[in-house]
Amino acid sequence: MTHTTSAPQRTLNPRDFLDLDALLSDEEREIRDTVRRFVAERVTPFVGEWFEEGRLPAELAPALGRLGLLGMHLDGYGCAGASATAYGLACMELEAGDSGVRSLVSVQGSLAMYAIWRWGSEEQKQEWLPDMAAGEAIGCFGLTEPDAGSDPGSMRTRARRGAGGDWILNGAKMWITNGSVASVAVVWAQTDEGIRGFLVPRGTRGFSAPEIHKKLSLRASVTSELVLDDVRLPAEALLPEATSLRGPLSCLNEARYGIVWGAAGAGRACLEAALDYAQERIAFGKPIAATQIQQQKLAFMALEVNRASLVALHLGRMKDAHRLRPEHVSMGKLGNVNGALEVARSARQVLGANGISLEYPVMRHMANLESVVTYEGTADVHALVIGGALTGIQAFR
Ligand code: TGC
Ligand code: FAD
Repeated sequence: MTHTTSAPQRTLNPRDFLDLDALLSDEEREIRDTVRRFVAERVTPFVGEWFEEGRLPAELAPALGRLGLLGMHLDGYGCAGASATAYGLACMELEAGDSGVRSLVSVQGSLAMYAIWRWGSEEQKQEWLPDMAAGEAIGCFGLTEPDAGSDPGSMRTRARRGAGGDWILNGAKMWITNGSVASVAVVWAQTDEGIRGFLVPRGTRGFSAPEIHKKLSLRASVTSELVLDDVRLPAEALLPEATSLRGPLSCLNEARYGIVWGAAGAGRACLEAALDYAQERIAFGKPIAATQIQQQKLAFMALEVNRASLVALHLGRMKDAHRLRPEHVSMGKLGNVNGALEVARSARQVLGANGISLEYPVMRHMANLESVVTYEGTADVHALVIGGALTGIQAFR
């Protein structure tokens, strides 16, 4: 039997095998296509270089702001007021480019802006949200500490009231996305009244945000420490409506939801790279795509990407119908990120030695997903949330 070396005919769209496109409205498709074009023009050609150099260009945030992607699912204050599903589709396209770009948008819109939008005073909203929606002001979200990650309730950063109603903050935050480039940090701290949130503008005396280096993952993303050394803030810096751990955890629900979609996008990018490569790469006189073992890998990748996309869309529809619970988000984040990691690892093998190169997107995605599976609640934390919901027994402690 002879084998042709020309690419075989594809009978179904590998990008959308199950035709999920048909489940979207015209407006949703238009938003998705706009973000896809932006990523193709402004991210994909350059992101390997950014990753190698360990940076994300400052001009990206205003460009994302002009597209209406920052705080996209929030209403008012310059935000686009889009549906949760539309926001999810945007996250999917951004993360198909790079998890670092989706992280920038998640932290800005779902963590920092959402915290102000949901828990802030009218003055705080007016001061910060329009500039943040435009990408002219960057925000970060300081919850994790060197000794408190999965268990933020044990945080040591402390805020005490000073004379005249102002606040004095001491402590340190760790692994904070956008920290060194942020105009405003949302900082969570223990107080005598429970965990409260504070807005700390850049340049406040006693506050610094040194960048964390030597990362092997999310290199096209700024990650920082936040150091608070007798930082004195006026009473108006307090987020008045957040009075317990529920405050920051409500923000995490928003960002985790975006990751459910984003992970499906990263997986899709790996599948596409593997499919292209398998059809071009000749070994033993035929494309490796013509071997059963590679087809099996590609089939499992496609299955996982389509499964993850379906879950994301289902959760999006539930969120738009106000039926989405944190436990649903945990299931989506756990399943979709684990699935994307499996896809990335498999795709990397399909690419052989080229799989380890930044000339191809696969290992960059694979390395990024090692952060994505850890941040916004580790896989273990989400398994325990789901386990708690299934059994009624909370197993964290
Ligand atoms: P627990 O006693 O269960 O709850 C304390 C209070 O919070 C409420 N609550 C929630 N509220 C909203 N959404 C949720 N998902 C909530 N989960 C709990 C709860 O009802 C209670 O409210 P109240 O009013 O009675 O005070 O809390 P716990 O201390 O046992 O912890 C539960 C646990 C482990 C699930 C939680 O702490 C957790 O999720 N840990 C993981 C921490 C985490 O995900 N950190 C992420 C930091 S940010 C980040 O990683 C950004 S990455 C950059 C990017 O996104 O790109
Ligand atoms: P730990 O909590 O110390 O966990 C270590 C291991 O123990 C994990 O495997 C965990 O699953 C397991 N474990 C913990 N508790 C239990 C338990 N009860 N039962 C079983 N196993 C358990 N944080 C922010 O606040 N803001 C940010 O912007 C931000 N950005 C980040 C960006 C990057 C690139 C990274 C890598 C992290 C970022 N984080 C951020 C921090 C992130 O949220 C934490 O790393 C994460 O919550 C886990 O905390 P930890 O690293 O302290 O791990």
